[in-house]
Amino acid sequence: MLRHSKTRATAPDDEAGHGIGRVTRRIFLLAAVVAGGVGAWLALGGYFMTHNVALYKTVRADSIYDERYPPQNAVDGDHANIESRWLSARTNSLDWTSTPHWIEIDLGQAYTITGIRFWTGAHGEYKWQPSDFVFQAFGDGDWMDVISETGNDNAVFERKFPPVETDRVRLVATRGTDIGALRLYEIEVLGY
Ligand SMILES: [Ca+2]
Repeated sequence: MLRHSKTRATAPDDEAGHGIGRVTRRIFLLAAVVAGGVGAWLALGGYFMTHNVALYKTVRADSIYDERYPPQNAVDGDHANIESRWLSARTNSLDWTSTPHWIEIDLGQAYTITGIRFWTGAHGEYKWQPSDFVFQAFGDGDWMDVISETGNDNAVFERKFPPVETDRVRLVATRGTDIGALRLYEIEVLGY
């Protein structure tokens, strides 16, 4: 009887304990689902809310071919007009390792960037895009490579990358394709 009584006495407590545990687990599960959902929503929102954070920002470059083609042309929002391009000075070699052609964009504030897109206007016989280049972001007092590309043959280059927080970026080209100059109709830095 005693054993029977104890069994009867403890069973409801155990059930109650399990009940509380289930409730607690459900609360944690619900919190995790909500937190995950909010996180995913923010990430997704950030992804879809990206825009060109380089537009009309301050730029500088290693050189210009002449004053008609300043680096500001590469961030004026026009990637099609031949008058709206940055053109570097010519280098008498396709290997620009010793004197890279580069453009640097001061974003004006910190952004989370997730991709770039640039147009070289290269089409038909014209192939003036950078073949070897790095796209870098400034952070922790130094430049870090976000994209390192060799053998690029795309007139329009587009690349997504994991989010990087920065207020300054640059494209540094160390090799060209057909001529010793870099021309860039437009470069977009996608971020939020
Ligand atoms: Ca332009």
